Amino acid sequence: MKIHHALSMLLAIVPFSGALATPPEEKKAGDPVPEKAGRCCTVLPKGEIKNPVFLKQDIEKKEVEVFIIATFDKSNYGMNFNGLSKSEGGYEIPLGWKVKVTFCNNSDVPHSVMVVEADVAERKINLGEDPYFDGATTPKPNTLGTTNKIEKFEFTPDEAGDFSFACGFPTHSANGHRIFLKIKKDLKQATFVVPAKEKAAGK
Ligand SMILES: [Cu+2]
Repeated sequence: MKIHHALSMLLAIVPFSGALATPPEEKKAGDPVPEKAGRCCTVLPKGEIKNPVFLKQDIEKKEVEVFIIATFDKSNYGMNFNGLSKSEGGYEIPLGWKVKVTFCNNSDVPHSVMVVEADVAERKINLGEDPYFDGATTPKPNTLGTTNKIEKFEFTPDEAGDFSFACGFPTHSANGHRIFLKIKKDLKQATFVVPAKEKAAGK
């Protein structure tokens, strides 16, 4: 009895499998557009493409790995890191921790990332070549924005305060291509801070 049932199920499936061989339907306007991590998705911790993880940490070693993707989505004309711009979100990291950055530019437009003071990131048109902390930048951030390329660097902030991960390509940071980097004395662990309301609204 069970075998017969399985057989009839199989026969029922056959006509449909034929349909699978025909070309896929044309995309209609209004079809959902897949959430984009795009070409840079390989730099994110595996298996987290739909719900990306932008931070990994080792509390005992006092180390944090941050994953910063330029043009993660289309917000702010692509001038965003991990979908955030204008310092509406960013990282909070305990003072004295080592910060390991993996940067990837998902766009054909040149972008870079460097650490500068928050008010400099907001106002200055050209951030220059020198980051606030030694080593805290992609190579030649103001002239050689990278395209579709992975860059890694690390630094250890020796000062608490309000800083930014800012795009060093001229005009970008002042136009919002920056997220905050708060180095805090009494913090127990690092966090990636996303503005809760806007994300919940499906911004
Ligand atoms: Cu940029």
